Amino acid sequence: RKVIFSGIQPTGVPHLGNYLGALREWKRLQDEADPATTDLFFCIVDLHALTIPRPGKELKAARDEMLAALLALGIDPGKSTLYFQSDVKEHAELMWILACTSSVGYLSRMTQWKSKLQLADTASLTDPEARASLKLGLFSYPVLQAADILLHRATHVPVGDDQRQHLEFARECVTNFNHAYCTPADPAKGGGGGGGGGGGGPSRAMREAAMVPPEMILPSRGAAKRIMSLTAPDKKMSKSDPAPRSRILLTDDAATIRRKIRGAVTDGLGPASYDPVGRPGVANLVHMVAALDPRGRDPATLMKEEGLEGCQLADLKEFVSDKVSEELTPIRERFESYMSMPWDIKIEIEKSTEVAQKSAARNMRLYKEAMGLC
Ligand code: AQP
Repeated sequence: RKVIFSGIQPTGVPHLGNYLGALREWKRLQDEADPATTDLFFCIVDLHALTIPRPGKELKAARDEMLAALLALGIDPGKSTLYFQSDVKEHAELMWILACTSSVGYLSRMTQWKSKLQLADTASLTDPEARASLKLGLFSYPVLQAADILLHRATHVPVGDDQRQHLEFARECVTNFNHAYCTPADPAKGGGGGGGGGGGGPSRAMREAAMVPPEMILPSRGAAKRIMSLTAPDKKMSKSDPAPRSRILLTDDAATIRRKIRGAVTDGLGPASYDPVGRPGVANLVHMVAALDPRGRDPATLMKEEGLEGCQLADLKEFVSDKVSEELTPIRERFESYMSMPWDIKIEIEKSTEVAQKSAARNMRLYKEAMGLC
């Protein structure tokens, strides 16, 4: 079977980058999936959100907001298994198992925790004190992410381009796990093999537990792969950027969207042209409309055909504001109605959570059998 898994942190209302790079793809995959051959798991990864600690009340509100946003953009718990990570205890359990075969050297080369550390603390990474204060959770974040993916034996993971390194790491975890627990021991070397494989071929338990390396699914529209910050077009748009003007939220109204886009950093190089290297701020705006274009035109063609090539940057910004508002207005309206429901929004995913719990329990049993833990 095809198993699609992806997650998002409840660290704030999703922004246009999350939407174009990941969430819209989730919805597309859900709508195109044949239930006879495909399972979809979409997870609000609240354990990951603990890497940047904040008061419980705030996290609770952020979890509700994320759930409302996903429902509002059309993730349907009747079609996709939508749940909170902390409701399925096996995520943390599998993380420990994978951590035991993960190398610190590999994790040290991951770039995302380094940039997160710089956001949380401006101290230089070369400063030994700053390094010593690095939290284990942030450092080992990719191991939990690998556990999320491998817990449901995902074959495909739709994510933005920023997650490429983490997905490679998940594939590395598969190799390590299979080598340690699903490969029969070589009597000559005395290594490998759990679950009573002995000499000969792999045992039944080993064969059933063997993990399959997941494939990454990048957004179908190239322009959506990495939407950049409106205030610093060399950085990706991010929920945790301290500047609220740097991102467009799925819940921003038309006036807010226009204000943020009007204030977007571009350049003083004259009328609009598409040059991602020389004019990253302008290209970022063009990428947004190209990613939203119903005709799927590439950025350069879209600029020519819409008369944007050579127009004033102010006019380009008006055009982009209109297109972004058009897309986000219905999502914002549905989000508001979910947020004003008189009952706990979690009721919407009660059944879906049970499906995730059952899948996790079933797969953990396979892994544990191969490891000799049951
Ligand atoms: N700027 C982006 N452009 C395209 N895709 C993006 N994604 C994130 N930013 C962009 C994709 O969104 C999904 C969910 O991301 P996440 O919340 O789990 O973590 P993140 O990648 O760290 O996203 P943020 O917005 O930067 O959150 P914070 O600031 O809380 O860490 C992923 O598939 C990601 O590729």
